[in-house]
Amino acid sequence: MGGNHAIATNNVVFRNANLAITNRGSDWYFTVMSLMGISTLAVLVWGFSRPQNSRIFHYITTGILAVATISYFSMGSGLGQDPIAVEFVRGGKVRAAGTREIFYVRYIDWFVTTPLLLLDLLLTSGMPFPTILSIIFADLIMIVCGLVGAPTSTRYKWGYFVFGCAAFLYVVWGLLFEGRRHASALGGSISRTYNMCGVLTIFVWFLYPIAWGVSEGGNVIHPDSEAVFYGILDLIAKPVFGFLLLWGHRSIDPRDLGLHFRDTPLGESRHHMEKHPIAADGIQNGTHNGVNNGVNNGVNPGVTPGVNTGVHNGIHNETHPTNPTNVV
Ligand code: RET
Repeated sequence: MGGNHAIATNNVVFRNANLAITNRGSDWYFTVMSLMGISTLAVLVWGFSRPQNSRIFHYITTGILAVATISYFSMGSGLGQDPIAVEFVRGGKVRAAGTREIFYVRYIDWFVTTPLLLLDLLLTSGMPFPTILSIIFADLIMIVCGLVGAPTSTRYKWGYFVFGCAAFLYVVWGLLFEGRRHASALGGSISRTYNMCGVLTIFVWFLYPIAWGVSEGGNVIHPDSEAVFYGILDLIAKPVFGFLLLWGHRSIDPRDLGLHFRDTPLGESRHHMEKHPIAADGIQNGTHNGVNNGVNNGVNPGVTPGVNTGVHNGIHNETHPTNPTNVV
């Protein structure tokens, strides 16, 4: 027996479209699911080797990959989809299309994971939190536009596409200008990591509206090809991006990004607290922010925590322009 019977088994679950993925599409979705699953575990286990207050990026990335694993399980199984009436009935390989299979589960995935991807990247830039939030809001608008536009069978679907693209441009602006400005003020491996992952993000994310335009939008390519297109993009946008980012974070102290968390009494940060007993009482939250951004990594002699209390990242970098270059 053997083989992949997922599509045949789950035919009974939802309504079925004329034009849907075949077993080959399903095989590919399950392949991507496995890669996402392996990456989830790898990132989580790798995180355990880091001090507890340095794990934030591992946890965010693990969440992203776990959600992707489940979403690919759904799509491989032919679940989380619904037939939509297409705007353009085509010939050739997509001829059968009166209705086309749309995986709405994809948007649920993106609704959860794209804000987390942006959080990963923008926390790395040291950007103030309100700016991060505004970019994430724009991202959510973009995803919801894709979700509502996809099942719309009239030309009004392109209205959603245009709104989504406008929101996307705000996200791109945030990454390209705001993020880069803050990251380069912090310098060293912070700006290197931000730039590398930022360029990758902008490049791959630009391909998503194109994939949407020829799949859910224009009904130009077969759902199996749609699977390959989105699958490759998702592999780059999630695991490849995640590993690159976490690799960069090996040499970044989250405190230099303004991220202060209480640490377990073990490990590297214990060291830090012993050297700075005033900071060891938990009030260290919010204390050494800005000034250390320029000095970095435990070599922060003479920084009196009290003086810095309440001086936060972004603002600090703007108010002390003499301190922008960092030697990491
Ligand atoms: C839509 C359609 C509306 C216009 C635009 C879109 C952009 C989507 C993007 C998605 C990124 C997804 C990622 C997933 C991670 O695995 C919604 C397709 C601009 C950029 C990164």
